[in-house]
Amino acid sequence: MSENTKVPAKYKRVHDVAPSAQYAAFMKTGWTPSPLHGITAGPATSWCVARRSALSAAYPGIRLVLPAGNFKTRSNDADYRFRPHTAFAYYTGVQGVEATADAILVMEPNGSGHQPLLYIHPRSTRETDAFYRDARYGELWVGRRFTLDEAQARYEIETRELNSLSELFATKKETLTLRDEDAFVDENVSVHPREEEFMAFISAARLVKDEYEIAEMQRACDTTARGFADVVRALPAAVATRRGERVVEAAFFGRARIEGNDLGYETISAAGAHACVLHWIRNDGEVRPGELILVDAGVEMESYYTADVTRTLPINGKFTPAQRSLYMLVYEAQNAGIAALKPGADWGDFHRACQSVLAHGLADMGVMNMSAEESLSPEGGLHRRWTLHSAGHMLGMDVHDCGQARKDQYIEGKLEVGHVLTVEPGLYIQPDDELFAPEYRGIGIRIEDDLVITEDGCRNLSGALPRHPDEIEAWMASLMR
Ligand SMILES: [Mn+2]
Repeated sequence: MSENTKVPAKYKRVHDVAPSAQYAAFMKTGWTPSPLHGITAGPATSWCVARRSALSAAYPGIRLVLPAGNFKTRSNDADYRFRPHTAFAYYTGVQGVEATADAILVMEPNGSGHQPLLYIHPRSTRETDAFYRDARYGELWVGRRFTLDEAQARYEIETRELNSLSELFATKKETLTLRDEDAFVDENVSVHPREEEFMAFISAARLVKDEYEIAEMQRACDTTARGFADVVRALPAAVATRRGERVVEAAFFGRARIEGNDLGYETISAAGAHACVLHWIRNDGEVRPGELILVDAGVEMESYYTADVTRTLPINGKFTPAQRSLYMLVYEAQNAGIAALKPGADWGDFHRACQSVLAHGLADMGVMNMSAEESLSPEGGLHRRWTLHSAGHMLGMDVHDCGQARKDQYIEGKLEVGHVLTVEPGLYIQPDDELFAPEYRGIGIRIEDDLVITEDGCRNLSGALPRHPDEIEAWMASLMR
């Protein structure tokens, strides 16, 4: 195999027949000089300087190793499409298809701060055997990568061959890393008692989004809105197809791949009672007129920022009275949640605002043998039979962003300007729930939007998509004409 790869030996590749000396020599000659790409700094490059300064200041004198991660095997010798670790992308500015497996950012202690060093597999030129022999990295197989100079111009970080990382590791220093992302790093960096704290730090570092990040999240939401329009246009075909939920899933995926990098997470395409299964990603059901379809989907842009939006739509374009009454309760709950978003509010405030509206609505329907207040008390909680999940989470490059942040920074913390989060209350009446009249059974509704906290409250980044039933019906009619 090639000199610059770490493909596990167990994946002996059928096409990798050792070349004859004559063939190997022949493959290195007769090529015109490779054109230089006119590489300029990437869109996130300048924003990463301040991010790395904050990281450096928090860990003086400690070598910090942030791996992009290795390929993940799907089966046998087939890998999943590569997507770098979020922390690596956040501190380097690496975007979309530029990302290559095994790359590593090292923050090397230097004077009072750190020098960033980027270690990559550089392109495999025609002088190497790898270009035609290495199916995982060779550019004849997978396309051209950056040279060291090109990567340096793109990210404005000194860039070195990954092969030389062992030289750096030979000089022993106190080192912190993200465990279980890169086999070489795990082998060569000893376990440090502060690893968990380090992970919490880099997770919490992304809580407040900068201007560039908020603009990217707006783009993700706008692209996602176009994906939902594609979903509505696909509904007649979904009804006409046996596994109609897949028609919906595929319509959205097309938009994600055409305009973005990928999906931010697996699409939930849940028609009828499937909407009552919270993570319904099998998406193999029928789509029937007269029922609702719950679609939870988000486009991840080249910058890796993702949207996370849910709409619950009447498949034939018109809500029934029972569907509309349940929908309006969720709609009012979401309005109350959004109204609770402002700097200084407790993280739990918007959740409690949503739950209060839902519990009162459920109590009014007579399905609980206690009042809304009793149900909302810690000893009660009966309404949760139908509300099931919390009302939102932080959003960013990861759909559940900042998940390793400490409690006092996140779930027991306060909202700040620049936080981006979802507000997504739901009501789920299981198909076999005898406490509801038959016309309500098997209805699942969630409405989810992405909001950024501003000085005077919040801004709905996904507000381009209608939420009120009247607006949804008019919007669907305009798309299904
Ligand atoms: Mn969500």
